[in-house]
Amino acid sequence: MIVKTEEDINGLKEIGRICAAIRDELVSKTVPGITTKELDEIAGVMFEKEGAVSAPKGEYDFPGYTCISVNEEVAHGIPGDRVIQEGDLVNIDVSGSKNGYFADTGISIVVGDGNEVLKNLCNTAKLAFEAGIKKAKPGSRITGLGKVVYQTARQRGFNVIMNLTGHGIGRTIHEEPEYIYNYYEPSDSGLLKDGMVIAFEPFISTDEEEVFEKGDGWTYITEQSFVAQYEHTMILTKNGPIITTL
Ligand code: M2C
Ligand code: CO
Ligand code: CO
Repeated sequence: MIVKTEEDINGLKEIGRICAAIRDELVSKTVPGITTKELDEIAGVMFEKEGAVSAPKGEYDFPGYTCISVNEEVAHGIPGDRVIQEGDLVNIDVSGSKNGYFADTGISIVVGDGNEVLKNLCNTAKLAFEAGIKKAKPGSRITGLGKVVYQTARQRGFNVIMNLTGHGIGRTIHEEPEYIYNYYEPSDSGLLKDGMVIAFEPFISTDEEEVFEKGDGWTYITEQSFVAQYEHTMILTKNGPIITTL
């Protein structure tokens, strides 16, 4: 969406705050012994208390309030009886709506005293995000974000996922612009606009460039790589982005 009114900004900030609070609560509860279903139930209670609705459930009939992806799973992991272990790479992706406004945020973390490569991978996803937001200016090319995501990944010895992308958001979870790639895509001539709302989500990989769907209709996995994501929703302005999910 393109933000037009103060009401738009306030609506986006409200659901942004809710999704961020749920993300942070789930991160703090991601400890060895808890199941991904137990984490998801915490999110369900919080959505309900806030009068908000899970976007995966509400928009796509996803079997969970949040997407929780562990190790070989990259995205759209279905919460279930999987027990979190020390050293696991866990992605928590929280998206939701309230009063017709949407937000989407995600983070990958390593549980406890994890391996240094995985910690570096998570940190690289955050650095790629930070490099990208410096390019998130009205009038600039959308694919300029992907260019610096790719450069950040390669400089640090990693790769990017080519077939998962960020996206526009606002009045629904996925809207125009449809794709914010993790690399420079010359055929993408789209420009960022003042007031445009985007969910920017670099996916950084230890090796492979593509994910595939596992066969359960939802979960994206790789053959043998680890992938970290870092995502926020933001409103683009001439004075820099307003991140709604901090
Ligand atoms: O937009 C995402 O970040 C998710 C969508 C949840 S709806 C099932 N919040 C995303 C992640 C990976 C691939 C596509 N979209
Ligand atoms: Co997301
Ligand atoms: Co998203």
